[in-house]
Amino acid sequence: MSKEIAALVEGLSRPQKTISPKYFYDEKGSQLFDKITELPEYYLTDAELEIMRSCVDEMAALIGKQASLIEFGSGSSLKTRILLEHLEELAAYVPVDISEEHLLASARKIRSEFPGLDVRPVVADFTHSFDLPTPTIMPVKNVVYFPGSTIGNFEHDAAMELLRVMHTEAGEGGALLIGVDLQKDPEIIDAAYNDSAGVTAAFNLNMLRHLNNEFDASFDLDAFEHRAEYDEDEGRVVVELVSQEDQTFEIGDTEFDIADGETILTEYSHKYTLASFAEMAEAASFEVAQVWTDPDELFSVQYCVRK
Ligand code: SAH
Ligand code: AVI
Repeated sequence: MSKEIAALVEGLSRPQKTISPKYFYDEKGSQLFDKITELPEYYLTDAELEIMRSCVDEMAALIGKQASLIEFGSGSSLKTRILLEHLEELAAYVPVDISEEHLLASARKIRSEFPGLDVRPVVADFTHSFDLPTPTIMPVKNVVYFPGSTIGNFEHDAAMELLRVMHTEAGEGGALLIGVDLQKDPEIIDAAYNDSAGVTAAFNLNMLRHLNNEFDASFDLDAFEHRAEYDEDEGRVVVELVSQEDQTFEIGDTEFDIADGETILTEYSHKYTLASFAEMAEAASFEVAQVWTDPDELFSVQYCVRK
């Protein structure tokens, strides 16, 4: 059994069946995520873009000249373009993503839009260590860029581990520029993960299609439904697939029973306060040097320097 199938089987063998959210992202999943970012209910992208547009000069001044920008989970590099337009003499842009086809197509587009920029895509699962390419020009510093509040998709210990990986990747004198979604009126959050067009439901269910295609699983997509609920006490959205009947499915050679109403946990999306994120950053040896928010304080972008 491959390591990846063994990890999937382990997650599905827990009392709360669980699949890692990284399996959302095959080519179709990346396209569905792009559609999510255009939904009127999904406030995260609009708020982050507004912050980037209005504060990019301050960000560029902090980053300085001749940095290397390493983006974790770059997707379509939507927000990055704003940075790329303002950063001076960038040494390299290194987008890192697990969704190979989508990453390589996005990197090609960036190359054509920013001729002369050294674009070095890396296909990798950023939760495991991976090698960074050596840029042609020696960077003055590394800046890890992690927009979109993807940090929120990790539970506390895993988020800490990832922050430590980014601390290492940033290296001596380096920094982290990170998008962090904030706690707010639960109704706003609920709507963002239960959009009226059903795109988030399709995104959630696409995970099963991805596993059927890539890992020879046998999920019946019509026998599961999307559910997303904000747990205010834990400060996180719980995203699940709810079985609509007693059924079985296979992955690898392992068969699983799932009861009518039983769920598979596919994602958490944690929402932070400025204080709770600062505490995590500090514990990972970063100091939050500057925080920008949109006027409604829905979302934040934070510049963290290595301590
Ligand atoms: N940064 C973009 C996309 C966010 S969606 C934005 O802010 O709009 C999350 C992205 O992270 C997707 O492109 C997905 O393919 C990638 N991703 C998720 N888990 C990953 C992992 N473990 N390793 C590498 N990339 C991952
Ligand atoms: C990528 N990540 C930050 C998104 C989020 O909001 O947690 C993924 C997503 N899940 C449902 N809608 C969007």
